[in-house]
Amino acid sequence: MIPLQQTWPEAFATRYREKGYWRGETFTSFLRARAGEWPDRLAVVGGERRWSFAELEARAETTARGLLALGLRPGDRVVVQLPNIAEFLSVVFGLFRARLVPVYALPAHRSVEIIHFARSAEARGYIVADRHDGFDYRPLAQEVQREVPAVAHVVVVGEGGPFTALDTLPDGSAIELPLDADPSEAAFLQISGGSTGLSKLIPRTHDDYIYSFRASAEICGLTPESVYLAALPVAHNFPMSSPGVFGALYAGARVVLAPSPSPEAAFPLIAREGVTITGLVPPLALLWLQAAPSTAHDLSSLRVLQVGGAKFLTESARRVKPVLGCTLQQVFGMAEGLVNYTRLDDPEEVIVSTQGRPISPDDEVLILDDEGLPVREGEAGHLLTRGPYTIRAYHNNDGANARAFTPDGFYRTGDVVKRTPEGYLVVQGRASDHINRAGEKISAEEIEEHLLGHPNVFDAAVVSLPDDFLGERSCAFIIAQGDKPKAAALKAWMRTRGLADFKVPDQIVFVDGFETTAVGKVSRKELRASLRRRFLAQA
Ligand code: J2J
Repeated sequence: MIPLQQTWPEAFATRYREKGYWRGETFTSFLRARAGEWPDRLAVVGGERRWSFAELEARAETTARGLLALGLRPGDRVVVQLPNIAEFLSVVFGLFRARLVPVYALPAHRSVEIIHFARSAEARGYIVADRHDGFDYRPLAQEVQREVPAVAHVVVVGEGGPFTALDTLPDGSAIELPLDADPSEAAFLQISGGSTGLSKLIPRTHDDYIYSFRASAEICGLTPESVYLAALPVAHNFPMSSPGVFGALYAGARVVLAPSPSPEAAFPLIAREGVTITGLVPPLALLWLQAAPSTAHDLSSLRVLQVGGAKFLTESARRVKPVLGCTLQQVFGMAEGLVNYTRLDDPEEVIVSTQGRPISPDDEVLILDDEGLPVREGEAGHLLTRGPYTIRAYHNNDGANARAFTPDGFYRTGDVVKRTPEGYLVVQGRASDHINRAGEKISAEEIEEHLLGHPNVFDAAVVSLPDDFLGERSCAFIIAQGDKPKAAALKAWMRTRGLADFKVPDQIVFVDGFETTAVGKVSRKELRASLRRRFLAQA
């Protein structure tokens, strides 16, 4: 199979190498280096598992051999849908070792999403946990295999049931492992937030991704003494790479995997493992701020709380230091690349009121008006970016690529931002029609398509509404036909569609009709905006 690539023009690639951003390292080579330097140092803590760097590497190699012995071939794509368990890391490092290409799905994804990922990545494998959060992934895997027969191999962490369990992969000791990857190849496919329609696949190379988490680890002050808590689902780009589990392991720090980001699950782990840094989305940060004053657990080891994925309001941000006694770091990033951080030693006012500045001196940032011209310094505009770890193209998606990238390779983020005189970005909102529900991005269009599949739905428009807790919640305006369904019944029906639960509309409002202009038609975008405006004006 031909390796997946990214397409930086040669002159850019040369510059990024010359400047030392791209160093020719791979996932396999950096793990080997850490296991060589610090074989016995504790690397991963998850549930009962406590693995050293050497053990993580050995487990990755056994997994690599077993997966190849099972019949997967170097270059094959493998959808990985695992919760925050130690095996997440041994499996993905195993995939890298075997030159297999992970496609990262979230534990919350269901058949609609997994089938889409499997098809668009042309996956031949699927790795799941047996159960997590009361959900059994094995029937889901059976459904995925029925719909996408090319997914020939399913591996289960835990009880295999009808499938092969990770523990009982065939013996691969005689397998010859492939040579290590070319660092300019795509190492994996990450999932986009999906602003229009279904999620797009994001190929990230060893070179670019390792640069992003190596530099992130430095910005976040990670040392071998640091302890990083992965509280958010680790398949998310934020806890994976900003600096996330990979940045932590790169720095020789310890990774602790929390089964849930709730204070009940996370606080005892912070106390027991001496966690020094973790990352949360704003609604969880609020929960932590609420729970911390009365907890019996000692949280004093925590030095840095990162908050990102959605806007953290300044007034909430101000409470982090007094309540938790640690430094807040705002993180504004995207799976496509660009990540901004407030720096740990920034003045408090910068930390609480901005979303940080880019990782790299070579991150190019444009802020443009609707006509595509630069705004005056300090004014709000559309954020476009290119740089040493921002993709130039999605996987196999000419339509999306034409929309999302300018001819000279800038990625249109869809975000509207301002820049302070010091070069810090302040997120104002966004131009695209997605809902940022507690950091989970939901495409309005995708949900409308599903609603239109209901026999009693004539038309539907999905918008975001402000929400005290979630930041934004989703609201579906619906014109019914025939027997008007009950809102609860419609939500229950959405749940049977095989969609991730977070995509089921939080609120349903029935309306008699949608406004149309004199010409007869308005764009979906204008329609959503006007419904939202009218609803908020009445509320
Ligand atoms: C406002 N909006 C934000 C913030 C992301 C680190 C951190 C987050 C992500 C992420 C990530 C925001 N304030 N602080 O990948 O490495 C919104 C923007 C952005 C979109 C990207 C990382 N932080 N956002 O959230 O790919 O709209 O990545 O374009 O999931 O989240 O979403 P995603």
